[in-house]
Amino acid sequence: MKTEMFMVVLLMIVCVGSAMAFDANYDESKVPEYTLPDPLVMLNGDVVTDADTWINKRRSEILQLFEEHVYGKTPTGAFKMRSEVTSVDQNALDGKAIRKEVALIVSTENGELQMNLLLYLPKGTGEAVPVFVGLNFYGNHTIQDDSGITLSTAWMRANKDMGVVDNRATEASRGKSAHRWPVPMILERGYGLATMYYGDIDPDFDDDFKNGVHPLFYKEEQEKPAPGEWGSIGAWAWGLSRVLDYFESDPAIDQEHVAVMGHSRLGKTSLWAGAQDERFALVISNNSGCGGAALSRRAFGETVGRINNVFPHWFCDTFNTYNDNEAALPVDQHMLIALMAPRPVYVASAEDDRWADPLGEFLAAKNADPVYRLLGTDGLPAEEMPEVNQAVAGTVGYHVRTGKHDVTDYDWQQYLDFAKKHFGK
Ligand code: GTR
Repeated sequence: MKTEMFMVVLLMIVCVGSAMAFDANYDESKVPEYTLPDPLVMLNGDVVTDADTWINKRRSEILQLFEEHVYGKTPTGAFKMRSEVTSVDQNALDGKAIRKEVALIVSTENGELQMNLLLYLPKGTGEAVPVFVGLNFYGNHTIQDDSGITLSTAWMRANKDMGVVDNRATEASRGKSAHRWPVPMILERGYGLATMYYGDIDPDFDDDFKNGVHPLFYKEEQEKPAPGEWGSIGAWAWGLSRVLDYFESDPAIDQEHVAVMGHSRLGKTSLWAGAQDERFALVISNNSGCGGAALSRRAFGETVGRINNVFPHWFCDTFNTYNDNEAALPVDQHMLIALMAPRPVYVASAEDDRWADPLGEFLAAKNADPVYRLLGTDGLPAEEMPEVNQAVAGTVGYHVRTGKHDVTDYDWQQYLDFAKKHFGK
């Protein structure tokens, strides 16, 4: 018993020690030399020189590499989904909006999962509206100070500032993230906003995948995802696709013009969702960093090894192979961005968010450009990383704004302009 205790304590010291030992590199001169895999060269060495070969061969090859090595494969097993409108207010936000709550209930032979969608739609448009969809971190009730939004009862990560007590939201949580969700501005531009708490899909902690959506798809005797099967990012991305499924039955939504937007871990998620589900017509990554828009091979700020140690449930187990071994990855994140092509994609960084490697995010967007050009678009019209607060927008858009890791009105103004440019509304 004593030896066991000793071993446990020793293990804890080693774990804490190794977590603390991580020393992020913020020095450009110490970025390792690297060669990016060419998105336009097939695994067998064939060079992709036409759109057909990209669409029919190389794109699926890259998608499969991301499934196998990074995010894990999303299960293809059968499921049913029904939706129930749980509330509607035709005069929300001082009469400016329609607010609707819809429960999305997914079921398989293994059980049921309920995800709660919140929608704000502009009033009086007389036609189906384009929408932004994005997952939120602390419940739908945090995105606006609106007492009509149902307070989430789900498990939340501990956070006093967000009014979370004993891992549950409280009335004090209302509107706590409103600065990240400028709903009136979005509505004024003629767009709707749809959001869902990411923890409804899979609570964000390492529980060996006992809760959330994963068990719904386990095969007989299966207890957790296999090394190449989905982690939490894969699950969250799957949830975003269920929102699109729901839109098919809602005539208020212009299904052809749905943009997916996510911040940070949820920016990694929006990219992975957009890569897998081409119904997303426009994809936005806000400060997504490592495992999102940033090139892994630069190992600047957060690295693959660090992210896998601290968040072992986000990616698939196979991704651990590349801890401190990024050069061995058969992909890098520019190829994830290329999977959106020719659909518009926007990558946003923040100057002080060095942990997420702004330059690495720009370079990933830039290195996706050849695929966009092959498909006949203008790609990212910038040779160098632009100055702060100078957005560039072709079919690939990019900006680095002043300030820290966050979502600001500046970010949203660029997303709304970018959507208008491409959606024509
Ligand atoms: C950090 C993590 C980042 C980013 C961020 C977030 O702790 O290192 O990769 O995802 O969390 O999602 O807020």
